[in-house]
Amino acid sequence: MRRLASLVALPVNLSNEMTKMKSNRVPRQKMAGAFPTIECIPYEGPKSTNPLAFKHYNAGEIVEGRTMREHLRFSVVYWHTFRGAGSDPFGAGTMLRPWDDGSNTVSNAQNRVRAAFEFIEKLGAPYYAWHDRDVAPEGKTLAETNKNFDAVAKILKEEQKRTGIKLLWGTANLFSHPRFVHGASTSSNADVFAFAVAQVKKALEVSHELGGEGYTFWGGREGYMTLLNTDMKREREHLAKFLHLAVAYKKQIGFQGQFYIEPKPKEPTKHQYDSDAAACLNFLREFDLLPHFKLNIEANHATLAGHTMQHELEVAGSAGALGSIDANTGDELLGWDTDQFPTNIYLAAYTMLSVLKYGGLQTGGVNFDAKVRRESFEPVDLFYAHIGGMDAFARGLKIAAAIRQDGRLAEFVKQRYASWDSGIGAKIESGKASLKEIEAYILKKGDVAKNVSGRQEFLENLINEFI
Ligand code: XLS
Ligand code: NI
Ligand code: NI
Repeated sequence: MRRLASLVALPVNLSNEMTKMKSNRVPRQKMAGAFPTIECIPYEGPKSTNPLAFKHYNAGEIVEGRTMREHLRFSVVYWHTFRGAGSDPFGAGTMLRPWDDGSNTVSNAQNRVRAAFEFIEKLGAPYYAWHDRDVAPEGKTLAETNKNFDAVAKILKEEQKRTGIKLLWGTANLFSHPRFVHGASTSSNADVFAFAVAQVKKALEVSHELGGEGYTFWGGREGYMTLLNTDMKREREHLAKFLHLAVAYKKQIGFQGQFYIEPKPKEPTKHQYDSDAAACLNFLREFDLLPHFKLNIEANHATLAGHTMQHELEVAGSAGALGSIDANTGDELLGWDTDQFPTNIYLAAYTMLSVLKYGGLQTGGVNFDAKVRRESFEPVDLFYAHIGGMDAFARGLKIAAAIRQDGRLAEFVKQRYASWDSGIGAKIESGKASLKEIEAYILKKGDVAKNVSGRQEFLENLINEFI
């Protein structure tokens, strides 16, 4: 990050450490905040041409009996939005973040919290999410790191209190540091497992302290690069052991937040054990963890798994495990987790159709695990990106509600399965028909009487009526 702190106004409410200013900084007379030219983002309706206004997200508007704010539970991620520097494998960071002095100090981290909350407040998102290492710098020892974390969490708590913004979920970064080279709970090195457990313990405590509504496990490096050096059976058992330890500790400290597993098939590793929603559910069931977890489904991860977002949501939802959403999108031509902001109305509409179908988001939210492009390096781009994502999901919600209200789609699906509602179908479903009886039934008929068209094109046209 470029050092621009001395050129611009600095954030309000600076911490004590920050007031011990370095000599190269301009003394702060008037504190204008991190985004001095931007006001709270208003709702102006679909006709507005103001790029800093919502056209569709009208927080208080009622859809299917709940406000948009309650349905969508938007959340801003700390890692991309406040720590993303815009670097890529070929070049350095590009982001201009005037409130950030670029140092890896606790005081800079505390100062960043003020900027973050100013942003989230002006945007009007009710939630945010973090990794432990996003918010505070790592020290020389775990004890020192924990101390740093506490010092920044104190400011997070203050800002949460001041603004009413809540923690959607916390998580531990168990993938960036070189110690996690072979994974965290699935590392071949038992000491690394121990370190990961200790880190999760602390992240759970801080999530609890901040009133977090959830806690996410994303298995960053919980997988393998080559099977030649991997004892898969042992690694999966260790992952299960790790999750059981977290479940027990959660209970011990009385943390009420929902636990989530976030499926992703690959990147950084060649294969991750939490590869998709179905694999996660199987894993949780196999190791008696299912009652303690829901899934956090991310659009770009679905793409990497060779699925659609809708597929992943249906797998999770039909198992009663649809918990939260990491809202983003990939790029058709790029095969990695590009984490772009979601602006595709179809994606948002299909997502919200599944969400509404399974009863809406309860503890989870629409969490923008998305980053502005490296080329979009000005602070205002953070606003454009989030406004676009929120408007896309607001439209998705309204479209999904309209499709449900119209009823033709649901009726079509209902009719398609009508043969199961009576006669032999109902008998099979209720478990009252034996194999012999079923055989006798079809022998008597001679053959299947008829099939009906699936009408895919008809249904695609129907959806387009609402887009
Ligand atoms: C990475 C993941 C990550 C999780 C949180 O691809 O999406 O950001 O959401 O660890
Ligand atoms: Ni994610
Ligand atoms: Ni991701």
